[in-house]
Amino acid sequence: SKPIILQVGPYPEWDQTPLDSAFEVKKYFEAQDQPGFLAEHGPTIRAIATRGELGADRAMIEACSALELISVYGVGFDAVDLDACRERGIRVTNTPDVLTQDVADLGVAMMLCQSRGMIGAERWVRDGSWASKGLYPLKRRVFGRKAGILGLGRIGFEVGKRLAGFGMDIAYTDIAAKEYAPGWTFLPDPLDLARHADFLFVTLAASAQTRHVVNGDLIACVGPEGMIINISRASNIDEEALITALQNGTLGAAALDVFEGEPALDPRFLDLDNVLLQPHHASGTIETRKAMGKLVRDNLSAHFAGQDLLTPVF
Ligand code: 8YV
Repeated sequence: SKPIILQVGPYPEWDQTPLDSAFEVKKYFEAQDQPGFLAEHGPTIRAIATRGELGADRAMIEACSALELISVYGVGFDAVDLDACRERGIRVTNTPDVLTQDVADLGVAMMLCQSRGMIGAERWVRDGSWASKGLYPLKRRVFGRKAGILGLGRIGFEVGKRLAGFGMDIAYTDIAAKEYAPGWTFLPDPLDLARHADFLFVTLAASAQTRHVVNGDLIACVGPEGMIINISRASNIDEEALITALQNGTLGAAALDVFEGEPALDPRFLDLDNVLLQPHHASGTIETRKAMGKLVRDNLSAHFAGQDLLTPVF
């Protein structure tokens, strides 16, 4: 008989079909009464397949008393209660590497889009302003300006490589200088990075330790001419301080792919024109999502075949 797994959120059809044929899949996201569903099926569940932003909380993990593995469709595993997993020796896997290039692409695209006012420019063409009012207002250049990368991991490094192509002066903060970043300035203090940066990229893996690392002080250091681009997790930024700074102009602009409480977002964002809003889709290409789905399944299959996990968190 097939191993029974709990699927927390939906996947595209190209992932659903092979998942359904390899495993007996209990679809949590389709249940009307989710606590009742967990109480009924929890004891039979041997693995959880979840999404980066959905994770698995302690209550879910505890309801699954025979749980062996959580396979995350995403590189970020901050929404999985790792302590609850460690206590019971439950393994966790994620999908690193396969999404790195797309996430970096979108971060850089967001910088360009916001700095050059492309959303407003599109509207200018469509609503006839170009013909009636003339030239579109001038925006700020990207080429040759200063970039800061907060967290030079896989994604941060790929962002930096792209920014080098724009002739930018690149600095980064991480726990230590990285030898693979020659010519980029290591600034151990995030406040120094924020002072340096016209464009500050937040590319940190989120955890309890990184919560609100981008706080009011740091936002003030990026300043009225600066922009913050977040392609990591909302929890890395103090969103209240961010909104206040955007409202009063002490921060120039932001470009965000992630939000507290997403997909519901703070309605105050909608009244601001100095922020670019994206629906958490940095990894959202067909190519990458197919690779992520395959890795989720391959980790599950390896586990049940008694083989090494492909991409273990632990
Ligand atoms: C999501 C992500 O997992 O990789 C991550 O950490 O946040 C994303 O790739 C994606 O939205 C699919 O759920």
